[in-house]
Amino acid sequence: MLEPSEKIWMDGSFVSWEEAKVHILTHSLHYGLAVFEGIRCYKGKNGSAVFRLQEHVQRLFDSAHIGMMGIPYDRKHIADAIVETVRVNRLDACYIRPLVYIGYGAMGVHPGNNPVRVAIAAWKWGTYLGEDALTKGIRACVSSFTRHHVNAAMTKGKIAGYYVNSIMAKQEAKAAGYDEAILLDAEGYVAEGTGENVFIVRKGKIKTTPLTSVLEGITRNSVIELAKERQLVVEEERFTRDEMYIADEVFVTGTAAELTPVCEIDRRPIGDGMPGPITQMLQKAFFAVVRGEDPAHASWLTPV
Ligand code: PPE
Repeated sequence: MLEPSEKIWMDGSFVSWEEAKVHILTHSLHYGLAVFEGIRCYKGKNGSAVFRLQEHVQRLFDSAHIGMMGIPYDRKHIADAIVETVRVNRLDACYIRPLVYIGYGAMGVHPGNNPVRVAIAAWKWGTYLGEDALTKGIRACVSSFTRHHVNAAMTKGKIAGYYVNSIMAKQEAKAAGYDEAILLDAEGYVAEGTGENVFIVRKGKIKTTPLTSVLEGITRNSVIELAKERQLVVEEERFTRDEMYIADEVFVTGTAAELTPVCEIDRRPIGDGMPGPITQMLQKAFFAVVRGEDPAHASWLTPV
């Protein structure tokens, strides 16, 4: 259950958590065209800071551009509002959810001149994939649902309606006793988790899926950089489900999931069934960055 904070930014001003409401005929609620971000703010060595704020704001605007939604604020205004939302709620570590949606006006698929509305909420959000997920790893299955075909959904956009596919896969996985689902693309290659990008490690080499039919993850990008700085080879190349089975290590990345080891896929242990050394090293490096303990990546943090 979500832990309420105090205030939510809606269309330029703060309203109380309880008053942050919309009309039931809000266009996005019916047809699914809304775009959003998931951002984390971490408490670190030098106080609280938002991780890769500019990149998240840019992706929000890119998503809106793909969805042909004109955000009635500029990037700086939204970035400032995000930081202000953390500040007014007096949260030292939290998850931040900006949402751009089509408001009340005409009904019918065509959004016409309905207003484009913006909200920013922040709340405390702990480990995404279960209590021990970060230390012990998770159990995943390959989903019976296929990830979006590139001309049915444009996954460079973080678009609300696309998440129906994730919800289906997640429900199926949870009902079968798994922590997460990994979806294959329309050609049968590994695409992504319901809310994460996927990495495999084999014989010391790292592979992650190319960006064709997956979200361009900001955590994915951060982890690739951290790996390359450590002289690890990272290839953005398609791979199959059996390549995951025989990998030495598998992990997933995402703002909510952070860097989570995957220890079992479709009842096959990955490696020795424990988080592997490269996974652990990258996870450590990632948390050092977000907590402000790695001066080389201070520019990825925006102080609150
Ligand atoms: N793929 C998908 C489909 C996805 O939703 C996310 C983020 C990622 C990859 C990783 O992207 P990034 O956060 O930039 O590293 N998923 C968000 C929503 C999770 C949710 O349940 O809500 C997130 O992690 O914030």
